[in-house]
Amino acid sequence: MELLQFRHSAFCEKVHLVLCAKGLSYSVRDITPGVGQVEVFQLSGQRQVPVLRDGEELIPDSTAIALHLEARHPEPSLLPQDPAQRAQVLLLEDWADTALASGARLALLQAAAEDAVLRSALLPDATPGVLRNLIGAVPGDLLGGMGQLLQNDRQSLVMALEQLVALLEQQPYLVGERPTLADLAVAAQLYLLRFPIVAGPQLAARGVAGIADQPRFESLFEWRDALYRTLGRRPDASAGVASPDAAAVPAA
Ligand SMILES: N[C@@H](CCC(=O)N[C@@H](CS)C(=O)NCC(=O)O)C(=O)O
Repeated sequence: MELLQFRHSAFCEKVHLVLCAKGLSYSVRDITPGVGQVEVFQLSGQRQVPVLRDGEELIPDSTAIALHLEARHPEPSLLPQDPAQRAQVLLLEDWADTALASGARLALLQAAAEDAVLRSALLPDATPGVLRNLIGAVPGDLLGGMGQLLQNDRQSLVMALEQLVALLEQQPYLVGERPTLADLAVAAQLYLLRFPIVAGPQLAARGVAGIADQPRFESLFEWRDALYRTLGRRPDASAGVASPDAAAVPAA
């Protein structure tokens, strides 16, 4: 299998987590935003990533990919058998992919507008150093200018993160006693708020000021990092096999 992805995309990260949870080996191809999407369109009939190539099949969309992998590789299952729990998982996954995704993306954009290092580190690895430095040096208010406009979104995001903290204080996973697609979808969006180790040394542990460094969210990011260790999500994307020594990986 091959995963066509953007580096630092939460939806692509979700697919990495599903592949890791299922212990599947795969390779990764980084697509350059813009120019690289022409090929994505030619291959899959739409321009977005992630796209998974599984043999002859090309599957776009992180949810479609997760359901495809669940059907092809049922164990370990990421969808509970119990119909009520299954419904909860799918509702939470949809919430993570929509409201949480939009809140996290906006918060990161705002943070990047104010943080030159973050801005330049988020550019595709292929971006030449000169351009990377140039973009890093552009004043944040020229890129952003969003300030007050984003206050409501930011407040909704913070409230949602508080609910996640409250929920995960009571139980190990969002639904039931084992990781499900809901946990993976939420963890994937948290990528944008505080980067995990797999984001690389420039970004790891950085993120959205006021969230990534906010003590009341620490337990949420610790939960996310523990989930990564449980799933065996490593910087080497092809090593998607959970191992018993996973706990030795240092936390972000
Ligand atoms: N619903 C899709 C969303 C995928 C998505 O938003 N992909 C973004 C990258 S994170 C993308 O390809 N953006 C480029 C574009 O829309 O042209 C999924 O779950 O995979």
